[in-house]
Parts: sequence; C-alpha cells; structure tokens
Amino acid sequence: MPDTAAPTVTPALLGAIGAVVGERGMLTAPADTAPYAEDWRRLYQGRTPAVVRPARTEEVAAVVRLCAEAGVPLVPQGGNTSMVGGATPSAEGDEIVLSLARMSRVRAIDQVDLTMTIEAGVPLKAAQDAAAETGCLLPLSIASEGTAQIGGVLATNAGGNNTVRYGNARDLVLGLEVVLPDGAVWDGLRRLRKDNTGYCLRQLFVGSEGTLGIITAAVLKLVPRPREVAVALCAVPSPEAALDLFGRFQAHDPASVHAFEYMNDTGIGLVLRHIPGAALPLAARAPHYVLVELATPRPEAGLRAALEQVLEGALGDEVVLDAAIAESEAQRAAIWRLREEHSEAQKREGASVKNDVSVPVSQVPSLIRRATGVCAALIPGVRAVPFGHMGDGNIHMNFEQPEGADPAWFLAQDHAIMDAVNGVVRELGGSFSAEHGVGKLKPYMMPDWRGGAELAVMQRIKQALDPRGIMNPGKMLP
Ligand code: 2HG
Ligand code: ZN
Repeated sequence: MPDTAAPTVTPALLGAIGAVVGERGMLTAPADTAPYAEDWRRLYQGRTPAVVRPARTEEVAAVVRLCAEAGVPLVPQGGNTSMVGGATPSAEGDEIVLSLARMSRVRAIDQVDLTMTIEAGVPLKAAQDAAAETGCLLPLSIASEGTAQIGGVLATNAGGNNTVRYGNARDLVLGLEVVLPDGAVWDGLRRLRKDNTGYCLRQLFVGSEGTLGIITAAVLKLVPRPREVAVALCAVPSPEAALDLFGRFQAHDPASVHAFEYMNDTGIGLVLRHIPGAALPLAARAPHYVLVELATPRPEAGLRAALEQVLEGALGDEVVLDAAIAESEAQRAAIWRLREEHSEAQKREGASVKNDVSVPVSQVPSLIRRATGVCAALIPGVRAVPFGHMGDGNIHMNFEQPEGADPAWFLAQDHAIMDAVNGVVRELGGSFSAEHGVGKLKPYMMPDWRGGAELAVMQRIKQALDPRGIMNPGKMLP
C-alpha cells in the first residue's frame, strides 16, 4: 500500500472508541449509520464505518485523541440539516461521524446576565423553549430549528429570520467549549460582555464548519422576551416595492423589526401545492410577498397600531397591494409556515439548485431580477424561487427544475446555474455563501472569491490547528 493511503478504521480503533462511549454511544450497522451518511438535500451519499455519539465533553476529547493518534478523519454532525453537505462523510467510508446529539443539556440560564450555557447537541427549538420558560428570548430562528442543533448552528454561523435585528449566530456567542484536533479541551465558557485578552478564539471556531475543532458547549446571549408581537403578510407588486416597504418599517422603528422576509408567487404556489393545510390569507395571489414581524419587550407599545399605520401609508402609495395581519398565535404560525415550508415544498416539487447568496440590502431587487434573467436565458422554463431574509440582504436565489424535466439532467446544470447567479452577485458586491456555509458543495469557489492573502491565512490556520487534516476533511477549504 502506498504511504499516502488514507488510514483505515481498524476493529481495534472501533473497540477503543466503544470502550469510551459505551454501547449506546456507538452505531456500526449500515442500516443505523446510513441516515447520518446522507445529506438533507440528498446530494451526497456517503458511507461511514461508525457513528460515535459521546454524551460528555471528556468522551468527545477521548474519541478525538484516539482518532488523532490513528490519523482517522472525523466528521462532526449536529442535526444533519446542512444545505451544502457540511456534515456528510465521504463515499470512501473511511471517516467516522461524531454526532453531538447526546450532549443535550442546558447547563445554566442566568436571567440577570441574560446568558444561556448550553451543550452542542441541544436542538435550537429546545434551546428557544428553555429560554422562553425563564422569560427570555434566544433571538435566533431558522427554518430547520426543530432539528438543527446548537453546535451545528454555531459551526456554520447560522443566520435566519432575526438577523435583521440581532445579527448572526456569531453575534450571540459569548463563550465556547471546544475539543481541539489533538483531543485537548479549550474551556472558553466565559460569559463576559467585555474581554480583551488576546485573539478572539471563539470567533475563529464559529463558522469554521468543524474544520478546526468540535464545539461541545457555548454561552449564548439572551434578550428579554417580547411582550408584543405583530405579524403581517403583504402582497407587493415588485421586489422594489418590497425594499421600499422595508425602508418604511426601518424608518418607523428599526428596533421593532424582528423579521422581514421576501417570497415570490412561484414559491408560494409550491407551498400551497405541497404542504397540507397551507392557505394564503389574502384575497388574491400576487407576484411578490413580504412577511414582516414586529416585536418588542415593552408592554403596551402599540405595535399593532404601528404596523397598521405603516401598511396604510404603503397601501395608499401602492407599495403594498393587500395585507393580512395575524389576529392570533395560530394565524401568526400559519403565515410563518408559508415562509418556512419553502425548502420542503421545493424538495417535494423536484430537483432544485440553491444559491444562498447575500448582497447589500439596497441591491436585493437587482439581484432577484438579474439572476432570474440570466438563469432563464441559460435554461428555458427554469422556475425562479427567490425567497428569504430581505432585511439582511440574504436571498435564497433558488431555481426549480422546469416542469416535466428530468431531475438528474437539471441537477447536472448546478454549477452552470450557480456560476451564472454568482456572476451577478459579484457585480453587486455580494457573497456566494450567506448563511449555509461552504461545506462540500462550494470549496471550489473559494480560490476565486477568497483567494490570495485571505485564503492563504485560512490555510495556515487550518495547518496550525489540524496538521493531520482529520477534522471534517473536504469541507470549506479547497
Ligand atoms: C431558509 O431560510 C433556509 O428557509 C433554507 O435557509 C433555504 O432551502 C433554502 O434554500
Ligand atoms: Zn435562510
């Protein structure tokens, strides 16, 4: 065997890992490991000899130490909802998946400091619920929050619906606990609002997609829970009108704008077709839609009146064609469902190519129009399904296969579509990955977009922390 051959996973290694994590912590039967080896979009079919499920930080550290000694790669995995194959093992079957799912404790919540100390395997929704029970809000909300786990959310610097008000996952992290590629544990679980003591290591690991270490726990910022929430679904004539409406809400009170989401009628049509119970609370379909959520911790702040006032002005100026304001929690949830089920509806409709891109907020209408135009010219009949976080400039500039087309044929055009969209994004001063990360799907874009000094520094950091390249190989860096 040549020296360069990847180290194989031996029965002895699996035995040693099994002794650390116990029977409950180890899956080796192909039927059990298969769901962990495929990505959510089914773009990648990987294989793994074992899924290791440690329950404590010391167990993670011991497993990493064993793999480091053997030179065997590890793929850290949370809820396995990556859109870019960020947590999928390779097809060769020589990478061990390390699932954080059993590290699922909320260690502490401090209502005075407004912090939550939480383990990596807690699903985001469970973390939100735990915060809500103490009268606080964890202000991070993403469509996959029922499944996505805190570790993955941080490792990918997730964004989602509340970025317009509270920033990305990065902005919510005060401290981290990380198992490094040699098995050492960095305990950085500080909950300080100010701490200028050298390089900010936590921000190095946030967004590093498991390539530098394994996040095992974090201290997150909380905010007081909203006492008033108002949600509306608005029909608008154009993306430009949607941007105009955003400006009106920002001018009125930027602190109350919790979410400002854009959708078009193709996306809404797919949700109405594929998601049972989904219904449009408006008199008629429209070419474009906006979901706006206002929220405030102030009691009796008159949010509803503020929402009506802004909408009345916009209706008068024909910036809004029609609007439905939620009258109950159930109606709020139903409106949000129309937005959150876009990915699922796209999946049920057939093959789609996703472009998780960002541009300056002012450029969102140009992005939607121009990217739609270049892809329509490239693939006649392709269906543009742009949706997402208009308030922070992150649009999921997705394309659904033409009706009746062969899904495999369409997916084979993915690079052509992504490159066409990215050409527009670059001209508008944007980024090819806004919130989903680079994963396995997009490392080839890195030299073009981040080459030169920036990529060289990233590669030196990787080399310094993980010289044997065992942490999530093939992800993020080319
Ligand atoms: C969302 O905003 C997610 O719903 C998924 O980021 C986006 O499916 C997508 O492209
Ligand atoms: Zn999104």
